[in-house]
Amino acid sequence: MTNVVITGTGLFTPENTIDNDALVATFNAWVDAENARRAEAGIEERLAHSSTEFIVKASGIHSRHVLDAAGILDPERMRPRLRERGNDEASIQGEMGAIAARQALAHAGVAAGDVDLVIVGCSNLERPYPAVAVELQALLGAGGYAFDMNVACSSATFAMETAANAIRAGNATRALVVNPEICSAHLNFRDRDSHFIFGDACTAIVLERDDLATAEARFEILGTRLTTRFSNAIRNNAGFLNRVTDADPQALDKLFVQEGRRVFKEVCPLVAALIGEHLQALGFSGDDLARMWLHQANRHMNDLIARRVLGRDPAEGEAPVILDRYANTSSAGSIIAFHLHRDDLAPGALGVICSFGAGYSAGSVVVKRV
Ligand code: CO8
Repeated sequence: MTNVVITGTGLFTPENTIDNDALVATFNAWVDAENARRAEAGIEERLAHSSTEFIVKASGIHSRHVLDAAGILDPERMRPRLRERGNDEASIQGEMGAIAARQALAHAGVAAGDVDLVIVGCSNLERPYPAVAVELQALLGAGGYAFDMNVACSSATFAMETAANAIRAGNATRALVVNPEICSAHLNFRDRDSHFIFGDACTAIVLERDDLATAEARFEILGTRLTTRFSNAIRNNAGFLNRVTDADPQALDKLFVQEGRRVFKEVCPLVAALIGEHLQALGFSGDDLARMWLHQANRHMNDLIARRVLGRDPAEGEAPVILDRYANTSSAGSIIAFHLHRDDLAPGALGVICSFGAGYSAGSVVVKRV
C-alpha cells in the first residue's frame, strides 16, 4: 500500500491579541450600559459581569489572536471590523491560507506547482462559491483539483483522511490541507458564557506519497478514524435559507451557541473511546503514545481525555496546550499544537492528532515520526 507522510506544516497567527482583562473590561462596560438601559425601561432582569478568574479557571484561556481587535473591544460594536474584499482581490481566507500554505510548502520542500489537491476545511467559509480552496489553488499556482469542506472543529482531521485516501487511491500525489479559521466573526461577544472561547488562526499541512517526499523530518500516517453523532449542543443557524425564511440575520442563533457543560460531558468519553479503539485497531495502546496533539477547546477536557487514553496523568508536554494563548481556533487548534510541538520527537515515536467539536464530530490521525 502507498504510504502517506506529513512533510510540512504552516501557521498564520494574526498580529492582534486580546487578553482576558481587555475582553472582560469591554464586556462589563457593555453590561453596565445595558443594565442602565434596562433600569430606565423598567426591565427588572439584570445581566451579570464576566471575570478573568472564571475564564482562566473554567477554560485555561489567557489570551487570543484576532484579525481585528478594535471592533471587538468597542463596547458599542463588539464584533471585528473587516474590510469587504472586491471580486478582483484575494479573499481574507484565501490570503490567510496562502501565508500558512507557503510556509508549509517551504517546510516540506515542495513547489506549489507540484501540489495536485487543495482542501480548505474550516467552521465557516466567507462565501459559498467559488470555493475558497479553488481560489487558493490559483493564488498558490497549484495544479490538480481543490474543494472546501466543513466539519466544524474536526475539519482538519476529516480533510487529512480525505487527502490521505486520495493519495492512496492514486488520485493525488501531494495534497495541501488548509484551515483558515476566523472564529471571531461568528462569536457573540455579548454572550457571557462563550465570549472568551475563540480566536483566529490558519494552519496548513502538506501530505505526500512517501516515495516522492524529500523532507528529512516526516510523520507517516499509520491510520485515520472518524466518527460523528448528531447533537444540537453546539449550533449555528446562519445559512442561505435565512433570507427566504424571513429569519432575522442578526438573531443570536445565527452565531455560535453551545451548552458548554453538556458538550464537555458528552464529547470527552466519545473522543477517549475513539482514540483508544483506533490505537487498538492499529495494534497499539495508550502506553505506546509519545504525544497527543488534541483539539484546543478547554484545558480540563484535554487533561481528562489524555488521562483516559494514557491511563494516568499526562506528563508535562505529552499533550501540549496552546489554547492558553490562542484560545479555541476550531479546526486549526490540534494542528497548531502539532506544528509547534513535534520537532523533539525521536524517529519511531508515535503520536495522535485528534480534533473534536460540533456535529458532534471527532477525528483521530495516528502518526509515526520517520
Ligand atoms: N464570567 C463569570 N462567570 C461566568 C461566566 C463568565 N464569563 N460564564 C459563566 N459563568 C458562571 C455561570 O453563570 C455559572 O454560574 P452558577 O454556577 O452560579 O450557575 C458558572 O459560571 C459555571 O458555568 P458553566 O457551567 O457554564 O461553566 P463550565 O465550568 O462548564 O465552563 C466552558 C464553561 C468553559 C464553556 C466549558 O463548559 C467548556 O469548555 N465546555 C466545552 C466546550 C467545547 O469544547 N465546545 C466545543 C466548541 S468548538 C466547536 O465545536 C467548533 C464550533 C465552530 C466554531 C465556532 C467559532 C465561533
